Amino acid sequence: VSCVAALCGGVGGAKLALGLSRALQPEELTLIVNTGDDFEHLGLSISPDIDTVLYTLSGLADRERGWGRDDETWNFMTALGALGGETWFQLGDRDLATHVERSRRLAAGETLSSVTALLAARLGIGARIAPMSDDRVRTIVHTPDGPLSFQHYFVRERCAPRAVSISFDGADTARMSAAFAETLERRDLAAVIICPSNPYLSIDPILAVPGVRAALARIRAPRIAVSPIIGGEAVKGPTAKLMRELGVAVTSASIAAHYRGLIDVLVIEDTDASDAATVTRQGVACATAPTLMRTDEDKLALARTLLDLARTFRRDAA
Ligand code: FO1
Repeated sequence: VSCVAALCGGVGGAKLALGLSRALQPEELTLIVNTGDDFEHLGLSISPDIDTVLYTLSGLADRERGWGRDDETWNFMTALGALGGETWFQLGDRDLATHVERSRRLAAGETLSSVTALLAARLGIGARIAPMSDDRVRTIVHTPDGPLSFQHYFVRERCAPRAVSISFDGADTARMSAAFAETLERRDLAAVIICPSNPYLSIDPILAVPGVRAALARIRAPRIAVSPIIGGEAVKGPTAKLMRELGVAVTSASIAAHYRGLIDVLVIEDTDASDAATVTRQGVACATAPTLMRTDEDKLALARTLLDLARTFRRDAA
């Protein structure tokens, strides 16, 4: 048995995570999830990206919405609204149970790693799912009108404010979770995969945890990222808007430059094959594959392509 580590954020990350979970044996996969989106809301500890991965791998996710649970009801939100409570962040009745149970366990002194492992086990998930850190890291989007915490930017303001820069509060003193650190040190590590999540909002918080960049630089296994850019646009979410605001061209070459030194190969969409030369010019090898994951078959196929690439990739050939 070898082992594959995948770094992921929200929806795009969870899609590939599902593919990888189907392509590998459970004990072969460790998913490291962004917690920069986490926040305390209505007295609850909410970890949206962890929950997206938990719900996606357990088959409970609402596929259309991309977050939260399928077959959801909203009685709690409706009742809360009637009392004049805050309803900008939608918590479904079933989803609420996850936040209540997580909050209770964290308040009792359990770590986010142990709570996440417990929830995964309860939901019947075999792969290891771990937060990037058990310490508090909070993504802050800086706008011309001042800083916004991630969920205020993303959900309440619908990503409308112009992003000037992004920072990760608490990252300086955060430590990698035990599962994260152990996985990156494993001798049988066969690949590190960076999912096609938003590099700036979902992957950078993971890379901001001290020691992560150095550990990735040391790893001998192939380090493969999947570009979230297809045809000059992001598949979903604010990646393209953010890149324009940060003054970065919306291309896979920009993604390669962003991950330079941390990855060996960037996988770009087949139909963008003409961009391969601009990627390799960044000092990153380029492979093409169908990266748009519409169906579960697409997710599995991309996962298999990445695992094949990891098996055959020779770093000195880059
Ligand atoms: N995203 C929204 O756009 N609106 C919401 O009301 C919302 C509620 C929500 C509740 C639980 C949860 O786990 C995720 C939720 N998300 C919501 C998604 C969340 O903002 C994620 O951070 C994004 O998917 C980015 O990864």
